[in-house]
Amino acid sequence: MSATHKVVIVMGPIGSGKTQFVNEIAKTNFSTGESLEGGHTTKVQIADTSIGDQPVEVVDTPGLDADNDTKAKETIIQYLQKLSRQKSIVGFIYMYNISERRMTGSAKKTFESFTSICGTDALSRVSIVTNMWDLVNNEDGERRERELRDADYSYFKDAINQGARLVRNDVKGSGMEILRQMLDNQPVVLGGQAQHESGGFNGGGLSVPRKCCAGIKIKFWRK
Ligand SMILES: Nc1nc2c(ncn2[C@@H]2O[C@H](COP(=O)(O)OP(=O)(O)OP(=O)(O)O)[C@@H](O)[C@H]2O)c(=O)[nH]1
Ligand SMILES: [Mg+2]
Repeated sequence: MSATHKVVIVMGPIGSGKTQFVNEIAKTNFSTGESLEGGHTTKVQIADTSIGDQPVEVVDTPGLDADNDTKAKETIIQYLQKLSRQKSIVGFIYMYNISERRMTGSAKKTFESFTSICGTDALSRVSIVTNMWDLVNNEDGERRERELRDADYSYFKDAINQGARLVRNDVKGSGMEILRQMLDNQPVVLGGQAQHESGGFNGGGLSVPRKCCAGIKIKFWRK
């Protein structure tokens, strides 16, 4: 059995369904935001689950918004800075509400806030997860999905071209399948981890993504 905990971090806009997604996968009971106030989740919440013998931590995070300098972003970065060396991030999820009718400028900035946290080198470990399929008819949902993937105005298009996957959380069990697909990803090495480990650590043979998690410096490992 692998001793290393694999970590998948769930991020996305406020109210996009991150906490509900984590609850469904890990059978947790984190409180979901029913109120219009939004921003319900204010701290990083870790849910333990497993796939076979492999322990997996699914990490729920506060919702991001168009402001690139928010408390939510700071909270997520602080969590990443403290992440133990026993934990290896195998993927980032970006939740997207497929019932959204428009790709707005502020939604684009929210996605940019996300990529500034995970780093462009980690895009091949990103799954953009569409949810809220119950709120759209299939035809509309599928047309929007095609636009998200192909349209020039889609702010996901570049990310998808750089390896991000666009996947659906539409039926019971699809969340677990999304998680399973991420487990084989090469672990993400944070910018600071790479610097600190240079010399001793060979990255398990993995190339170290230099731009990954740009700006996140980890000075000391914490167990
Ligand atoms: N109809 C429908 N509602 C959903 C779905 N997923 C989440 N919701 C609802 O959307 C609301 C927001 O869900 P949360 O899981 O709290 O969203 P969040 O992204 O964690 O929100 P913040 O923590 O505020 O950023 C809640 O009322 C959920 O019950 C879905 O697939 N379909
Ligand atoms: Mg939440």
